[in-house]
Amino acid sequence: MKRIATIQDISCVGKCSLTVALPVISAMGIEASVIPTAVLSTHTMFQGFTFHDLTGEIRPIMNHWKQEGFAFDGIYTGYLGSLEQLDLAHQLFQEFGRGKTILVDPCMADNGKLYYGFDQKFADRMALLCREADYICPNLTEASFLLHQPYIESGYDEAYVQAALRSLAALGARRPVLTGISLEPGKLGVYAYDSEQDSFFQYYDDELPTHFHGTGDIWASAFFGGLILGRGMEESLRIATDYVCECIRLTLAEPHHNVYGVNFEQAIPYLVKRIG
Ligand code: PXL
Repeated sequence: MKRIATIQDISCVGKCSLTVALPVISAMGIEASVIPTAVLSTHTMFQGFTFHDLTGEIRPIMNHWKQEGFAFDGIYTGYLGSLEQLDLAHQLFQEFGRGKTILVDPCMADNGKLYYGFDQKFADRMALLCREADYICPNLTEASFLLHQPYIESGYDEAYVQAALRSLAALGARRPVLTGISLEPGKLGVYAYDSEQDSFFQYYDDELPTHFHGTGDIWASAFFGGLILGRGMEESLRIATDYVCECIRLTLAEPHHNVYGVNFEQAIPYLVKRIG
């Protein structure tokens, strides 16, 4: 059985970070070990959330893991809340990630704006963490902060996307993936670049009418799971994109669905079937 480690927060309500990474990766038949970076009552899109920082626990957790001789097939970083946590994620890669699959999801921004609490300095340090990764999966907003480029919401073309991917690869990540790409009305998907092969890959699904919070973390968890199961980049991109679409479809089919996250739980049977 494969085993991975993931480092991100626990948002007690909000269906993101560890509360989705853990069930999704486990459902894919992979053991998920976690380093919780903070406990929040909800994710930061809600007003008045509580926040308890766990930075002080991270080094002791890693020390104990080293003492026990634990090893992982891959490491996945999600939402990290401070420069110190970025440094600790870097140490996690150095101590447990050599020769393993590393995914950095540079969770920090969307819709042209950084999330609450982040600034350009954080984005610059995130760019350094991306250098250590095999795969990174920014959306276009995150890419614009990583690259110091203006954010373009729509009207970009394929040449723009490819140039952004080449610039992301120049940061050091071998295979950058841009999420939330739309080059044709009604279609939304991902565009990836393999810098070693100098090849591009794109995959789209129907763009559904509502956008939900937390889908990025569900997508990244399923993508990482696919990679760890040895499905390769292209198939893992298809699996993750199809799964998120199924999650959104099931959510929209429920008349009184919640608005803060998708029904990823009900789509787990689909995911399990999809990976065979
Ligand atoms: O990746 C989304 C996410 C995770 N964790 C926390 C967040 C967010 C997005 O806002 O606030 C705490």
